[in-house]
Amino acid sequence: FRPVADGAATPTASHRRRLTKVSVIGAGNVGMAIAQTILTRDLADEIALVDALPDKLRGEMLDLQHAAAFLPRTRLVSDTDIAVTRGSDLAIVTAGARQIPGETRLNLLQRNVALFRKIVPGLAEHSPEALLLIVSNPVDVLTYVAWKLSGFPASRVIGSGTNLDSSRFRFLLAEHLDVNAQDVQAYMVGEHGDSSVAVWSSVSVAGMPVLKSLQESHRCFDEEALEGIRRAVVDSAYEVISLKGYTSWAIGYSVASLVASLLRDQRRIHPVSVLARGFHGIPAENDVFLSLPARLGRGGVLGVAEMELTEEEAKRLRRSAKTLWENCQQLGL
Ligand code: 6V0
Repeated sequence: FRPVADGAATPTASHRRRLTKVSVIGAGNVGMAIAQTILTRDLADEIALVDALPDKLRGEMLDLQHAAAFLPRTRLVSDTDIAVTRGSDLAIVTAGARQIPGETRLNLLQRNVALFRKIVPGLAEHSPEALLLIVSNPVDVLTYVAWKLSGFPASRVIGSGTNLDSSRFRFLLAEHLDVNAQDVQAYMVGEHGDSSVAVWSSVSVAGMPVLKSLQESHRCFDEEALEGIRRAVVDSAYEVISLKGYTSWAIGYSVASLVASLLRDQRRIHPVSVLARGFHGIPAENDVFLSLPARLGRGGVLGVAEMELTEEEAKRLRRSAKTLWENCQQLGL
């Protein structure tokens, strides 16, 4: 190319747009599903990938770079050194040790805490203004760990939490009601996984509460049936893992939806893991992270919705909080 007759275009400061950088730590199944969804949704100008395995990391980066002709222009960089994340607006942590057969959850947690000690301080040092989004499991406890190790305010440390569980819940309800999952408003809160709480009292379709009419029209919608659906949501993750070995696509879309709300300042409400002390009777001295519907924007967690829970739902949430807090305390951070 040759410059036009009166000289080359040199962008002035006002022409220059601030570029958005997202880092993904852990280029495994989940990290790469997230990276590719961010790419296709055009949510970042630069994506930095970090993994401990240099060949796999370079292979993943090249494979994505080779799709450049079909995608919005995005700079892709990768390195085993966390310094490649410098200047990130958002850092997503998916690195995690896998459970060894027979290993206790607590032992796995200790190994992941050791891994976070290697990752999080470096992330915080290179991107002191970034938002941190934790995906590695157990996500609620590791979000607490990331908060402690980063020294960031809690508003900038978020766990992907039950955003995925809620999407599975909406899918199952939508199938049952024969409607579009996007029209189903339904939240799962609390712990991501086994003790998650389905907030039946607030389930609605197109703004209309559905639980009462379901219970009136189908006598089978008793407590047991509702618990069966909640259990099906929890078990659906295990089913995918037992069938294909890991989960990736749904978590990829789920995290990309969080990235869009955060970086594009959408102020959408997502059930994500946040510092929950003082909500729904959780003791003010328990620095526990668990999922509650939170309003997300460029500053991170802009607020937490004070949703109405039945006494039973609140009790389950507090039980979840107690178990999670006991786990956090054992870490001695
Ligand atoms: P994976 O495919 O084993 O990927 C993990 C990656 O982390 C591997 O590529 C490792 O090489 C890498 N890694 C290990 N140590 C380091 C390190 N020190 N620095 C950088 N990278 C490192 O696992 P997968 O991608 O399937 O899962 C990743 C994590 O996400 C696990 O903890 C899952 O349990 C968790 N998930 C969380 C979900 C959620 O809803 N929060 C959903 C799905 C999976």
